[in-house]
Amino acid sequence: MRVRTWCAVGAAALLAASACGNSGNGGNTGGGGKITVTLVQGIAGEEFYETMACGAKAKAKELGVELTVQGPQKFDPTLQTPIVNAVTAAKPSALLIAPTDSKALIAPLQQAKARDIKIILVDTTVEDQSIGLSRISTDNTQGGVEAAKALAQLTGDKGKVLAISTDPGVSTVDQRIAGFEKEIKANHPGMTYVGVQYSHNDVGEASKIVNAALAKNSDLAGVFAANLNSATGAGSALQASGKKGQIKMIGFDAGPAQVKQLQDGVVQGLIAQDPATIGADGVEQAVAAVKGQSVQSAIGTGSKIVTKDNLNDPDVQKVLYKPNCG
Ligand code: T6T
Repeated sequence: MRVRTWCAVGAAALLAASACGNSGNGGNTGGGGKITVTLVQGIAGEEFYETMACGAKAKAKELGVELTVQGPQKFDPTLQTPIVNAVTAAKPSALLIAPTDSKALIAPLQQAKARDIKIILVDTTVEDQSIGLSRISTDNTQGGVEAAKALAQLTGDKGKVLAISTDPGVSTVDQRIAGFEKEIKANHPGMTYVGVQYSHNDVGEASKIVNAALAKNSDLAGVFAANLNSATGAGSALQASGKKGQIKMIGFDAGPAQVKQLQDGVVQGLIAQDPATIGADGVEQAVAAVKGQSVQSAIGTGSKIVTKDNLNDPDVQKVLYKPNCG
């Protein structure tokens, strides 16, 4: 059994795909041949998706599956689409993918489906419900609700709160913001929601958003950052502003930078997902689909609120994100 990990991504990938990593075997081997699975991440090298790949690799090893992992250099459908097209050309038995846009990836995935490649959606989804034999992710809406409740508690249920997301059209963060807004508006009349702003998954942009909000709202009480890069940027702006701990923050995700910000008191709570389980369940469902066995159409993998107090708990430590599988 061999695990192939990284391929040069972008234009080169189209050329290199068949040579390098996209070991399509002409697909499907429900007939007992070597099952090949390709995982296309939302972005290459980011701790959430690297941890997902580690879970997928471990499950692939256990099930004797040949796994290839690829990802775009940015969380961007224009970079992810050529990768999907190369995978479709290589025709693995199954494709695990975190679509970077809920509309833009429909057509490329329809083409993969038409080539009888079994598709499993991990983390994010697309609007076309006919795509994805299984959809495996955190309950992101509930994660947003939990973030709002935690921020309300931290701010004494009053004051202005800001939300930062990546881009509209990314199913996960859209759901987190929707859950956050619903909870604030329904159950926290003392809080003033100043709206959501978009970081385009860029750390620097997230910092700029917080700096501008601080300049405009000297009475800002709290920030909700809906994913890893948004949180990293928002946190470093709060730290630089000298208002860390005074302005409360809840961030989604639990990469090394988020854990450091928690330990430094910049952020008071993290919503940790379980990306390794998303990856492992993805491979498991892909193999079941290829073998014609029953497949679970939806799997929720849960999340945890991580604070300074429970950071060292073993069940928290095991879901913290890692940059590699070492
Ligand atoms: O929050 C995760 C993931 O769930 C989301 O879909 C995109 O952003 C992350 O990868 C973190 O950067």
